[in-house]
Amino acid sequence: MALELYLDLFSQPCRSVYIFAKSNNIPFEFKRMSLLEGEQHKEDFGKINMIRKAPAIRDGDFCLAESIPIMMYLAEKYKTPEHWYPTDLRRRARVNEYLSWQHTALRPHGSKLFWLRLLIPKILGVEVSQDKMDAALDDLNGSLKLLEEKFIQDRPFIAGDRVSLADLVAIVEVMQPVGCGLDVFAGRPLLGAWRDRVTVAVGKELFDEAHRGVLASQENVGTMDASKLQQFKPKILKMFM
Ligand SMILES: N[C@@H](CCC(=O)N[C@@H](CS)C(=O)NCC(=O)O)C(=O)O
Repeated sequence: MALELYLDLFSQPCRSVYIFAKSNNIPFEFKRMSLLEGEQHKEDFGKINMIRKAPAIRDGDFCLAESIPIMMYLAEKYKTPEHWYPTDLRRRARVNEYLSWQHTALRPHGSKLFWLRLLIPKILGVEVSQDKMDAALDDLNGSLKLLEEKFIQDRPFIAGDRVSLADLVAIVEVMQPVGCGLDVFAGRPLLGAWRDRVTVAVGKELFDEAHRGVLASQENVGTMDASKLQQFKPKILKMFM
């Protein structure tokens, strides 16, 4: 049975797994899901991942959730080039440092703005106060500043001269608010130059393909099927408002 990747490319962690697998020529069957349509709640998906979040994988009789352990598993299994998850003690520690930090920093802040600026008002029809929006933007700006000043600094990539899982996990989060019309690169030349290096490292065609959907979100939001998302409205508002 082929390796199955359960992904929705609107989701940042799904994009990192997708880009990682594709750029390393890992053969897989793309099990495309729509989180907005609630496919994570389907009975069959519960058998793959009872946490009911994407990404998830099935490799024969082995199922795994969570983007980071998924990429580590794929890196080990397919013996991907060392730079993705370095064996050198300190470079690996740098990667791990970023991967741990981002869970409570860039990850939630980029997501929150995407929901507050786009999906909550445009799909769920709930107005978001300027105060809430400003607070979310402050949080995002704080994380982007740390990404630049602590994690990238004057290095080409987070762990040194080569791209790693840390850069991949970071770039997909940085791109999420771009999808709701926020130019996170304005006034941040270091961040923009790092994005360009990551793009080249994974391949521009693949980078663009993975981000096409999320970057077209503003144009397409009017055509999204809102009815299915309505049933999750209380959960979504509790999470982000
Ligand atoms: N820590 C997880 C996060 C996974 C996650 O939050 N996935 C979101 C999409 S970005 C999801 O599936 N949400 C569906 C839901 O909460 O119902 C990872 O890195 O894989």
